[in-house]
Amino acid sequence: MNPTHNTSHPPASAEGPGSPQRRQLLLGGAGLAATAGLAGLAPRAWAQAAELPEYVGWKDAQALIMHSANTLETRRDAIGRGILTPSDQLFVRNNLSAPDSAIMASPDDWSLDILGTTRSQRFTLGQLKTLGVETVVSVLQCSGNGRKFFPHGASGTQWETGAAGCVAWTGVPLRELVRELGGVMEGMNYITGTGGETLPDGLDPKSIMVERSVPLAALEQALLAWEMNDEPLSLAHGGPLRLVIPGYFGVNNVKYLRQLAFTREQTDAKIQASGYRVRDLGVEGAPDQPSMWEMPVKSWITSPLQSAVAGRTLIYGVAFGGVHALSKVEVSVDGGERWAEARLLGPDLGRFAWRPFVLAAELATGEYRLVSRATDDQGQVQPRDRVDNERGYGHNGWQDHGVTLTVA
Ligand SMILES: Nc1nc2c(c(=O)[nH]1)N[C@H]1C(S)=C(S)[C@@H](COP(=O)(O)O)O[C@H]1N2
Ligand SMILES: [Mo]
Repeated sequence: MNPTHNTSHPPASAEGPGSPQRRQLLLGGAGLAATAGLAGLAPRAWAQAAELPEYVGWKDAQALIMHSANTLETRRDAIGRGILTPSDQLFVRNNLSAPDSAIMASPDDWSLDILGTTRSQRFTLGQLKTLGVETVVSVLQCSGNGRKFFPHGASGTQWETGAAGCVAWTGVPLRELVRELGGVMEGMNYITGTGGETLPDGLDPKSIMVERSVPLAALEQALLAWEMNDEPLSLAHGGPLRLVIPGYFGVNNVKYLRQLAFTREQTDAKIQASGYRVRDLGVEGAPDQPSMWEMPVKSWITSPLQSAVAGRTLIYGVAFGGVHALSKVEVSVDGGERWAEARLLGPDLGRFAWRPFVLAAELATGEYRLVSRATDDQGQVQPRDRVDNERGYGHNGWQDHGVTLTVA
């Protein structure tokens, strides 16, 4: 993976929360900060002045923490009561730089090769759009979401809670396409998707390409998506065409999808073979370690995050079951001593979606430790503790995700 911190500004952890102006100022770099006249601008204008990279220039800079040009995190306080995450607030993670925007000029001409089916075929996106369509709402979450909470300083982007969002994908179910092609060839065990980035010269393609394999069982829910939140899929999020595996970690949702193959073995690309493998501290990644596939149950509080006025307080958050449906969420205001069941807000958008939740609490003046704990429909409860692992993957421990609230 790319190093994700650049040297021009401190990591988000060093910045005071609730100071978007300061954050934007830092993002703009020293040169911009020194420019006369900016001091008089409203916060909006500051955000615009901060200039997100061009391929994400349409995004809401104030809702995002820019870790690097390829790594944008949704601020914890931007989620609010979000049933769906607005596209312009959704996190972005590119292991390689996004392809040239020229690939978006004529999306329906984008081509995809399907291999490992009884008949192999190349389809244009225009053709795919005639074969079938479905809309699935699912949580998109990076494997490293919550990495910031690992005390050993796991390398990689120091995501807190914002490498996640809940979005609606529209596209053709992969199983319908497979049916058209006479079924999956015998002996195939994995679905292997290949990203369409142009790879830099002089490097072993396998060491850098984004190619991921997931178990064939994911065929049940896999989608080839060309829309996100009812709009054509943007370049930032993998347009013109993306593989979506609802319930699986972000990395398996291959953007700029060029090839989809049913394969006997997992790809030997580095991102699969040694990347995204859960192992003990100090251990190198290897194919026999668990891969970041199915997401477990998780939740976190989104509001309030720092302070509240004494009296009745509504505590909000988001919760999801990952590959399973969510069944309930509990909230504690005393760091996990006593729990109360929260109410799920809004409509149930299916097993892969997150649900905002709310709990009303009477809070007197003082300090509180707010934590939330979700349970999926298999009875699996979000654990208290993280499982320490070299790269800081898959953190769903509720304790580290808590917030300390001052009520005055
Ligand atoms: N082709 C391609 N697909 C990719 C990636 C990438 O770098 N290239 N990054 C993966 C990772 S690690 C994550 S977390 C998600 C992020 O999706 P988003 O940028 O739409 O939020 O895309 C995944 N798919
Ligand atoms: Mo990721």
